[in-house]
Amino acid sequence: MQLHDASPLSDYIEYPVDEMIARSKQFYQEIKRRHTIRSFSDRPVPKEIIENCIKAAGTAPSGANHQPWHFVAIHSDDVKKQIREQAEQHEQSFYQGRAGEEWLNALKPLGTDANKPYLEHAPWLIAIFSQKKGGIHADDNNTNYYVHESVGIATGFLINALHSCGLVTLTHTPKPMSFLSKICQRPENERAYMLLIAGYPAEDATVPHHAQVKKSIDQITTFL
Ligand code: IYR
Repeated sequence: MQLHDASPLSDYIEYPVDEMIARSKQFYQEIKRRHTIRSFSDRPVPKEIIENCIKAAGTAPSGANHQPWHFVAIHSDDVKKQIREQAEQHEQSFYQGRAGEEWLNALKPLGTDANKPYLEHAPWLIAIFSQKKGGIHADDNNTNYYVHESVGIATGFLINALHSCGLVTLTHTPKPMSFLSKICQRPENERAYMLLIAGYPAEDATVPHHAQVKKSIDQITTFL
């Protein structure tokens, strides 16, 4: 066995089983109130909250702990405007046919279209980038492993963190997303993974019925 340095697990907390059950119920009740929102208020959200949520995302597990992600938290009106302009251009061709009939039909119950006003109105856009190469230190240039899995988990942490402090999010994946790399001035090694819109919901925000249909535990689980 290879020698490796390690320290005792000192921050683990064990709960009595009754408390574990209560906590699992509470967590489910809390996370089932998370909804993807497409209508945002322009009320400001302090930078410190976004920073803390990104710190939380940065604790996610990743291949060889290389943390193959970079978050660009956008507050600048000018940058938001550029993102909206380019995203809407791509979305227009997507909705006018590039998506194909089956995809457009799948999106109908969500009521989405090419207009993305929230890209300018929401207080924060968080562009998430994945890194094909990197390593545990910021300036390493080694191979990264399980990049999509790692960045997906970190993004999940981020969505959960933002929800838990009372903000709503939208996972937006304009297609193609390469324009984000240019606007955010990210290096060649990085790919845009997702754009997360975060803020307060607009007063008239709605949740499509289609999005409220969740598969049951029996449908999604097999216990062996
Ligand atoms: N990116 C487009 C289309 C879209 C695609 C899927 I899959 C969605 O779940 C929702 C939207 C848009 O943002 O409108």
